[in-house]
Amino acid sequence: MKYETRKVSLIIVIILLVSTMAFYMPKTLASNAVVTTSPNPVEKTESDINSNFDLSINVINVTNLYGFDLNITWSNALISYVSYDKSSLDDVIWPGGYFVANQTSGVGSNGQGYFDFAVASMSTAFSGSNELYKVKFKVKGPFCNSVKSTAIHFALHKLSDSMPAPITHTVVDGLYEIKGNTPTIGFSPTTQTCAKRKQSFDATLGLSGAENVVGFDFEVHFNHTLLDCLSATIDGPWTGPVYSINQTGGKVTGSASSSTGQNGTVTLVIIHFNSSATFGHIWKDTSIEGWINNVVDSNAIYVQSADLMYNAAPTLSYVKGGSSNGITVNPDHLSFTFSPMKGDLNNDGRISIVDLTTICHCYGYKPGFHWDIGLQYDLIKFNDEDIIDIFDIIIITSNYTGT
Ligand SMILES: [Ca+2]
Ligand SMILES: [Ca+2]
Repeated sequence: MKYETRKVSLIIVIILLVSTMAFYMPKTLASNAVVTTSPNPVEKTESDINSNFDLSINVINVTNLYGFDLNITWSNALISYVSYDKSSLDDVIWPGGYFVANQTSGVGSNGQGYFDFAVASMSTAFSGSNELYKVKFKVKGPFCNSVKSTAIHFALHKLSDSMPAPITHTVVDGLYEIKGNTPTIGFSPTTQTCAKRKQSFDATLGLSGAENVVGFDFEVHFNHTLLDCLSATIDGPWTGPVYSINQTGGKVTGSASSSTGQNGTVTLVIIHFNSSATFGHIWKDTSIEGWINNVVDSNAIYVQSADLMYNAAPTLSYVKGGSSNGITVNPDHLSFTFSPMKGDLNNDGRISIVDLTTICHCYGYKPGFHWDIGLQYDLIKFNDEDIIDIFDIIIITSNYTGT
């Protein structure tokens, strides 16, 4: 009986102890607390390189905050730690006093920068929403024309109440983004005039404002009636160049790469053209109604599309007429003019015996008499007379260059 009583008493004591312990055991309370950064995102451009900016680490809707340990990480290639500012702790969070348990910063072997900050209150708890502290960063640069970004990541995040017990919460990682300057590609020269058939010239497509470009491709269109595309040259720093010419389709495409990033101004491709071997257009006096001497195509050669490649950054693209081009193309076109010499009937760049023989052969041609041929070489007329006569011949003799 005595043993039984003791047994019951012991059970009661155990129950009381367990219930008491349960009462005092730390409990994780439901919470809507959020840890964030601001501003978010942080957006920088090329001109911000070497400047500093502050990032706030904030807590929202917290109850009974008595301590925290937050470790943020980021890509140290883009931004680096400068300093931190804990005036919010002094002024708002725990003005009665706190103890900094840990404060470390550095760069890990993976290139991730970090700042770990652990603080415990020595006075009252904080409830509400406020900045906890600030971290000052330095903008290091994108090192390319493209957009680069890094998460400002909460690699460790613990909030404690005064029990102490964990405060459940969510974290929202920050985003840092920096845009490199916009590269430009364009043609040189912007105008080209040819006076004879098969007259050669080069259209050079150059790149400026380049930052660590390691490859490119292009598609150039041209007027295949006025122009013959002969070949293309891709050399200088570029390796593995390939190109393809589609004469009947009026297209040139190509690409190349570079083992080292290309900066500043660099030539992408030199495209070699001739004025057409078959297109002919001769000079005629304004007395020949409806005639124009210069055949002009202001958009004879143009960039249809282009891409620039980077290491560890997205490719930048251009498409003619596109709304989200990452490359400025200016000028995107080359204007071509075929401007024949006065009296050069065969467009060979000289007024010679060949032209003189041709016009003399046609002497006397008029409507009803070989006018289908005569019409082609009728260079000037007076009194509305359609005829190859002495005045047409004088156009040639007076501009005669010989050979
Ligand atoms: Ca000629
Ligand atoms: Ca005439």
